[in-house]
Amino acid sequence: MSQNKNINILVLNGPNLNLLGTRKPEIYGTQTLEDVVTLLKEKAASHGVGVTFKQSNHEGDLIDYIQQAKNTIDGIIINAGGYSHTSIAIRDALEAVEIPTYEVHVSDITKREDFRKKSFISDVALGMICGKGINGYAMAFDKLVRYIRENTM
Ligand code: DHK
Repeated sequence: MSQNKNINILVLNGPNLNLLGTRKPEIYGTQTLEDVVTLLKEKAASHGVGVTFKQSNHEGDLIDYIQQAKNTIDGIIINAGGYSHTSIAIRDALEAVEIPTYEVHVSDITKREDFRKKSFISDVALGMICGKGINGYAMAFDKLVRYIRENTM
């Protein structure tokens, strides 16, 4: 198995994740989205893969980014924020592009309000990591790159 094919990962963050670090730090912690970018750039360099970051507060933008990923992106890490619990359209976009996807939530959505316990993303994702703070993105990155190397190369 070659380690040399260029792998490109898209890290997609949805609404209000631009406020990480200042928004309810008792739930989401004090680390920022810029810290996520720094962490995952280091992670990407250690794996020898490429990484691209997008954040939007708008559902349609997120769907556009997912559709545009077809044929250029090998894996997606998505934290769709509140849209995780409402958006069949984002779920359908992920299903349509058939790109291996990991779902991340900074907080532990299994231990919060009932409306956060259901995620429409989960059934089209390889797995979900929640409640690990921003380190959850790094954990998902490792799992996703390993999956891509073992299954698609
Ligand atoms: C982020 C949000 O914005 C919430 O709407 C989700 C998720 C949880 C997170 O924990 O990262 O319910």
